[in-house]
Amino acid sequence: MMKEEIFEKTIDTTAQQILEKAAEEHIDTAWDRLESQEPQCGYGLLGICCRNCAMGPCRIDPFGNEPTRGVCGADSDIIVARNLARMIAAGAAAHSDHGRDIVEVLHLTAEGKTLGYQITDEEKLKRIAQEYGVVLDGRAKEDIAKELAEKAMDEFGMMKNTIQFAERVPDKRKDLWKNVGIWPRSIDREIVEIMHRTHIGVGADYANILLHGLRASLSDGWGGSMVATEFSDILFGTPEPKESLVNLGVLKEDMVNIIVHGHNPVLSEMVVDACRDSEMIELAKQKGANGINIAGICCTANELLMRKGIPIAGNFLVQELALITGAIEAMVIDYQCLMPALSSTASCYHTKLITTSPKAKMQGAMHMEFEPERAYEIGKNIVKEAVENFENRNPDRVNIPKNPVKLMGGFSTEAIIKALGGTVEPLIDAIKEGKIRGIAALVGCNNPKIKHDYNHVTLAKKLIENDILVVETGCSAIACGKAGLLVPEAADQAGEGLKEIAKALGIPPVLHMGSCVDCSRILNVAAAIAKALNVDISDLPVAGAAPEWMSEKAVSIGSYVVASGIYTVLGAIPPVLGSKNVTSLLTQGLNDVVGATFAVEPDPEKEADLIINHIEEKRKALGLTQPPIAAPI
Ligand code: BF8
Repeated sequence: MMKEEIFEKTIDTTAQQILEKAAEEHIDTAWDRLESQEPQCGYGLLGICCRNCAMGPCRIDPFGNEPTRGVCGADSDIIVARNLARMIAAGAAAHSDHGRDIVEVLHLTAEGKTLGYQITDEEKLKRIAQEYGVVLDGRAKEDIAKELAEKAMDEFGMMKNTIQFAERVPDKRKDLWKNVGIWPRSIDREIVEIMHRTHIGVGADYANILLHGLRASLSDGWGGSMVATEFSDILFGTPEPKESLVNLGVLKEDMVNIIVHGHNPVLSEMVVDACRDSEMIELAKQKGANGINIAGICCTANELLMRKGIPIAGNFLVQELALITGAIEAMVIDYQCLMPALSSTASCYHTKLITTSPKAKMQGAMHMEFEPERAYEIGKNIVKEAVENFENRNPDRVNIPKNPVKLMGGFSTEAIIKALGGTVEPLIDAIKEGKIRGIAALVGCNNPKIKHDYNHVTLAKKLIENDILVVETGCSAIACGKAGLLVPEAADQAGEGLKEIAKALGIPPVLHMGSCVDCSRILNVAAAIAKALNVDISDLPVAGAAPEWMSEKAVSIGSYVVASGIYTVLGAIPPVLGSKNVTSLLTQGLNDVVGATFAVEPDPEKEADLIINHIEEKRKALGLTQPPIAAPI
């Protein structure tokens, strides 16, 4: 592969270096496999193929010729809506099942049945317990945690038919959701109902199908994801700002390198603890290493950065490249965003690929099943496998990029409010004065169809230049971390107003708020600002963006962000263009329903313009007429 071709694939220089190695060693990556898929199926791209029953598969002619209907009579509107709703269901299920796993571990911990876990944030436990109506007086924290976990478990089924955290939204939004019929009743119920409604012969009204899709997404954002975030904070601690390093340069030539990859912190927290075990460090030295180096990929990385300051090797498209460095003794994976290709790539090196979840086994990988009851012991066994593998590393095949980049993570809602002096008021004042024009949430994945990290970074840079505070989660945060935007010094790249505020607070102009389930933290900030201003979330000068999205989880996130009243721009085109009606509902009609819409814009410069214009319009509607702070001449 020519160097120029590699530069076209990614702006991450450490990824470029390893892509060159991959080409030399004839190891394929997601970019090569995308090429071998091209041209991709036009029906699939437009969302107009259906295989929901065995009368099909059916597809609709995109040019209005026959066939205009599937065998059952479903037209392009119904097929596109059903397919999109099923994407939401899968995404909401992934986030929410992760949330359920956290609740289960909290419950077991409260019962004294786990080894290695504890209730770390007692203050938060009590705050959330009060929200759920748990009586605190004179009770042990374990007792409170047990009852709280049980109440949260009820929200997955239909015991309550309401979700506690949905109460956090302003009253206007609550009324809207109830009036429109999308108040989330339970986490699992809404997901199951999508599968029911999209079965052959059930929902045949595209708008009705999509409205329920929004409802299910709300059960993710204000339900499963928010539970995952808040209950993880109770177990592992609420994040506070921390410095660390990012990109493939965090790997160490003289140490055992362990990568933790996936999403759920219950396993990776134990692996981190086990890496610090003196017995394991001693073993590493016996094997000729100078110690054990642990780094993360994807949202596991974000979870560990937020709470423990663990360095990050990369985001979604870096997972294969990390293996190709030849320097990884073990890659330990839990679930979500794990490319099945990891197995064959790991087999080209000495790397042990270790699966830990019964939900995400992989052919060719070693399986060491994670059990909360023996969590620390299993964490240690995993680390031992890695350490003992160090002597199998072939130094001739190792290529570790240099110069990891500094970043700062840990901006939980609580940490942001603390940085502001205890209330959101200073942030609101800065918005009113026009120093901060508004807030944009950049979230979501990488997608090899888009130059890796380019859209995230280009968009974030233009937004901060225009005094828009950027908050981020997921692979977007990692992309901007690699580009040096997550440090306080990056305030120099911001407009005058944002620069002044960020410097005064000593914070970066782009705030890392965590993993993808932590998009719920962004919802909480938006709700808090709207309540303080006594307006709906849809009135705020805020916007969302998923510049390089690819996963069904991102579809669910985009949907709950829009359903919460926040305009959201997508950088990759979703498979909906096969239906003019669905496209127009998503990009225009939803404004009349939930006060926000989606937009699609693959060019990040234009994406920034859409967001800037939207924020300025919202400011005007709120009567915030102050112009931006001019740069000194
Ligand atoms: O949940 S941003 S590629 S890692 S789906 Fe996956 Fe997308 Fe990355 Fe985290 Ni989120």
